[in-house]
Amino acid sequence: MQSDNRKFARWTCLSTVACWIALHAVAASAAGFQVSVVDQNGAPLADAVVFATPLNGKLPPAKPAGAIIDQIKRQFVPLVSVVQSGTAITFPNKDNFEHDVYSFSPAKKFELHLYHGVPANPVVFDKPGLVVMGCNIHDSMVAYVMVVDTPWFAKTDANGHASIDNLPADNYKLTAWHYRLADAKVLPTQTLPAGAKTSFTLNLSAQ
Ligand SMILES: [Cu+2]
Repeated sequence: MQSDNRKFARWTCLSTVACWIALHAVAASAAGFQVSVVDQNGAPLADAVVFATPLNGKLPPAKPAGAIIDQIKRQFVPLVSVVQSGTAITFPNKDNFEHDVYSFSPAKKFELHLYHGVPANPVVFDKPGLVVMGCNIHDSMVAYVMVVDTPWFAKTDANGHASIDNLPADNYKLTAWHYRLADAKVLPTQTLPAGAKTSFTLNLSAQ
């Protein structure tokens, strides 16, 4: 579809933007990671996704909560979401005209044909990976859902801050992603013993 090709072209363009992220993480006594993400100028970077995966692969049973992505004034709200595999996302249309939400991303191909209000069924995001969504009517609409195989994830707020709380003491791989970066970036392994503090800086540049 033409609209999707355009969206892909834009994605490629954005991914070439030189983007320099410094990421500082501290393992606090509350057994969690506190993360600050800034851009190449040191300005806080909102909507960055960070998630922690234990190196031994031990995860608690998945109990993903549902999520909502609204359509308001021809925009998806929120622009960026991070959810655990198996999460059911509802797409309420709060405009007084129809939208047609779709994705061709390998992690979740779907289409919600022209509709008002709340679709009868949510969409279950059952595979990890990035899902980019658009609307077949309004080409400017775009949303990103990062689906992860861990319950320990967060998204930075307007101040560039994110907290991943209540993790068991363990060794973790931390991964960071921002929609202006082509690829997710894996940080060096972090050990998270109770009460210990670890800090590090990682510079990321787009491909
Ligand atoms: Cu639309």
